[in-house]
Amino acid sequence: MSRTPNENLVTYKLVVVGDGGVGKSAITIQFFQKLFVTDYDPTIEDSYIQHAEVDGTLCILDVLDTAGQEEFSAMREQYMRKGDGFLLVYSVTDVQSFKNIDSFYTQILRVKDRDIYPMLLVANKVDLVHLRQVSEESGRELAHKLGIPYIESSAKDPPLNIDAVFEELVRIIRNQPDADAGKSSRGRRSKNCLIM
Ligand SMILES: Nc1nc2c(ncn2[C@@H]2O[C@H](COP(=O)(O)OP(=O)(O)O)[C@@H](O)[C@H]2O)c(=O)[nH]1
Ligand SMILES: [Mg+2]
Repeated sequence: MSRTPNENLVTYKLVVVGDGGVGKSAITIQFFQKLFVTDYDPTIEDSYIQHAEVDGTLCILDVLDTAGQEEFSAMREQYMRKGDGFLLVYSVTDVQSFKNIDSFYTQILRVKDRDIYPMLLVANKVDLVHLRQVSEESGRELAHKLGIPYIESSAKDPPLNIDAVFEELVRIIRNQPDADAGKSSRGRRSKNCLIM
């Protein structure tokens, strides 16, 4: 998080991660532009900024919609380093995207050098009831195992929980134990600490 000098508003850098095709762009664009995209270029990675009011407090959301990096690329590590909080998105119609959540989770903690970090598990495309392969129970079980909250969403009109995923992640960031310590990228154990 950082404060803009003139407005004194906190900016939250939120990063949307997950396999290709799970709806990262659809969720982000539904939130920012209030429309459902069906053929958004899967290779486009873009960030979006807007004011938001969460629990009566105005803030700035700076959201990165990630796309298609190799799992261990320098680029993926770079956006992970910058994020204050992460939406871990899978599609309930795609078991593999659910199985891959663990690797995003693990990589974020490793890059942040932390045991916990603000994240929210997002089960997307719940409108596709007949194509559903991952149950709510499995989703909640994984969230419990990872120690992060769980939410179900649909980016399709009428949207379900799209504002809620971003607001909930802001709450998680605000409520983390060292939320007042300024930049949350400062881990408890510094990698750069040189012991002489
Ligand atoms: N039915 C339904 N389709 C969705 C939903 N979210 C995304 N999609 C569709 O799934 C496809 C991939 O979505 P996209 O946002 O491009 O995935 P990304 O690769 O994770 O950014 C697109 O055709 C979207 O319209 C959803 O909640 N419900
Ligand atoms: Mg995309």
